[in-house]
Amino acid sequence: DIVIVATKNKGKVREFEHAFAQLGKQVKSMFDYSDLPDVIEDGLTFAENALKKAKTVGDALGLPVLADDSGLCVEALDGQPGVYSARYSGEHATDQLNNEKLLQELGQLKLGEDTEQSLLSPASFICSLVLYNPSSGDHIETNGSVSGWITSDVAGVGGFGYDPLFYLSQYDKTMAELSLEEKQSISHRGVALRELIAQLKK
Ligand code: ITT
Repeated sequence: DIVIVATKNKGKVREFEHAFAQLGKQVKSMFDYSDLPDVIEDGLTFAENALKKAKTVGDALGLPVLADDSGLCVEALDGQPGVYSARYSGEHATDQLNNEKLLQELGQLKLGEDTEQSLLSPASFICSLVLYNPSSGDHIETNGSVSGWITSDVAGVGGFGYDPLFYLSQYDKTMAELSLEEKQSISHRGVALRELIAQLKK
């Protein structure tokens, strides 16, 4: 059994492989196909962008496709970077540059009186998943989120993206210090995926 995920993000691929392996399913991503059309992610919401990715790739392959649109919403930045999370530091964005940009933006707000304070702002990761079926034109959408804090005490080498600066008080660790299994049990992506699987069982 194969699940096609319309993503070019290796961190997402790793997490989907881990999750679907538990269901005896193998994952294929955009790295396994060539000549697929580019998706223009110009939607204003995570759900809109997830549908665009699933539909573009699903219609091109003529097969059901799952897509993930996700990002980080930081309270002190009025919800930014949000749907712009992947490209936050510009055209040549990398995880490293995005993290630096986020800490720089929050540093400029001079939050609080205590300059030693490492928890800079409440934040949430958000994930929209869309499973699109080109033969019926139908799709299922599910959403997940996880709340935490942006910390200047960057730590951990697991996960991807903003994980090293996303602090979870219940673990006293950043998301990047969790195992794949632990991350999946609490993450925005894990929540959305369990909801999707529950809906498919109905
Ligand atoms: P695809 O569109 O090809 O799937 P992408 O990286 O461009 O890959 P998005 O447009 O959904 O994906 O952007 C998501 C960004 O949000 C991602 O690049 C990270 O910076 C951040 N992000 C999403 N989920 C995350 C997670 O679990 N941990 C850390 N950062 C995450």
